[in-house]
Amino acid sequence: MNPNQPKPLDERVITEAIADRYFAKFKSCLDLDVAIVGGGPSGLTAAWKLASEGFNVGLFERKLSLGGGMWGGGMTWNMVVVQEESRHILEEAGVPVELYRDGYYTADAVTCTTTLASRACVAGAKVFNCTTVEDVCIREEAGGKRVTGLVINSSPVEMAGLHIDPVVLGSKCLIEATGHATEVLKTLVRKNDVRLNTPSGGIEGEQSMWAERAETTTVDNTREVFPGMWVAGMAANATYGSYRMGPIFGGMLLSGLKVAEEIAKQLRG
Ligand code: 48F
Repeated sequence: MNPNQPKPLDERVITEAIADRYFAKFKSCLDLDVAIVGGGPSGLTAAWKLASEGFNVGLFERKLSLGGGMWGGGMTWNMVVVQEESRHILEEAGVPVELYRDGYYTADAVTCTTTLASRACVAGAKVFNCTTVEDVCIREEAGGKRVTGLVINSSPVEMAGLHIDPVVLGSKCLIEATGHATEVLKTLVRKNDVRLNTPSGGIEGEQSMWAERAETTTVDNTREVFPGMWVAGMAANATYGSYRMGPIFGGMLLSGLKVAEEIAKQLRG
């Protein structure tokens, strides 16, 4: 018998391969360096950069597809705008960027989304799509409470409203990158008697459109908002009470870069 002859396909082996490989990936995330909630532009940039530095990174996205609000540009016109300060991130990722005029650059939204997603995956971030983060894990430490992990469930379980318990993964750092909704941080605040690193100690809430201000503050507001938990992207502005910016994405990319750099510094001690 020719050993190179392909064997007949056995569906059970296909099933076994998927289960073995999936759970090997899952178990390698029991103790993450960094858990990222949300696969929009800020989360993807952070995942790409942190995984490239060799950290054990898990990215959790509720939807089947990564990309968040980047696919559709503005109002489904699938082009995005970035500024001079951030275009190097797209260029480094391999996205063609075109000068429009005076410091305004454009890029194809689908190319941006697919390229950033690919960068994150190929760099080694372990992506769990169709997975909803419904809570965090919290512990008392000498200096007070700290977020030590995340509580996840299958998105179809959430969508069907099934009463099925979630499971838990540990993380040294958790990045809240869920965009305008700031979902995970809201849960932390609602369930626990905690004070955030914000002026009021709570979530300040997002303000209306002011692109110039919002683009700068998104990056300034990218910080550790609670021990073990960071905010990035639009969630950073919603947390610290700044403005929205619409379909200009430079701030999202720079925020992802900043959170990655600051977490890398903290983890390296
Ligand atoms: O909203 P999103 O793209 O976040 P971002 O990185 O970028 C914001 C921009 O797209 C745009 C903007 C820029 O001008 O204002 O809105 O801040 O992506 C957030 C992702 O998080 C997922 C959600 O499906 C989306 O893909 N997400 C939200 N809540 C959860 C979640 C959750 N609880 N668990 C898992 N994923």
